Amino acid sequence: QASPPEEKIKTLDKAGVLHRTKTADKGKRLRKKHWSASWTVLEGGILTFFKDSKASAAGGLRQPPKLSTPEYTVDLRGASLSWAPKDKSSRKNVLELRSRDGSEYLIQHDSEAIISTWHKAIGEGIQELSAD
Ligand code: I3P
Repeated sequence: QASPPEEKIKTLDKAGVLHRTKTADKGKRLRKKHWSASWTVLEGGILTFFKDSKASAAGGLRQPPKLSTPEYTVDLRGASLSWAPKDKSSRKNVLELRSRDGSEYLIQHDSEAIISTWHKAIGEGIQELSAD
């Protein structure tokens, strides 16, 4: 039995650790890139980058994981996603995400397989929202 679309869109699409950096803030290009590895969640048409995962990893197994706070949340409605041109980064497998409000993010993973699943999932998230 198929679930109604409003329920479907609320399901967790994807989560994992990615390298990311913000390159523009509401149309204003940022001068420096600060790559960090962070827990990233795609859910309900929103992509959330949490704070650097090194902080939570430092606690080790004897400490319960700290509840990390979101650092950036990107509304995928009206956003666009593409492979970043070579001049944007020396890294491999880099995606560029532009939000409707003119913010830009680079998203990267050394594994082509992993970045491809994110490419697909974020792309589908954008598609789903443009259908409404
Ligand atoms: C930057 C840093 C970034 C790099 C950027 C450098 O130097 O090495 O990782 O981006 O290249 O400027 P710094 O640490 O001194 O800020 P990539 O890893 O994406 O290539 P860029 O100047 O070509 O943007």
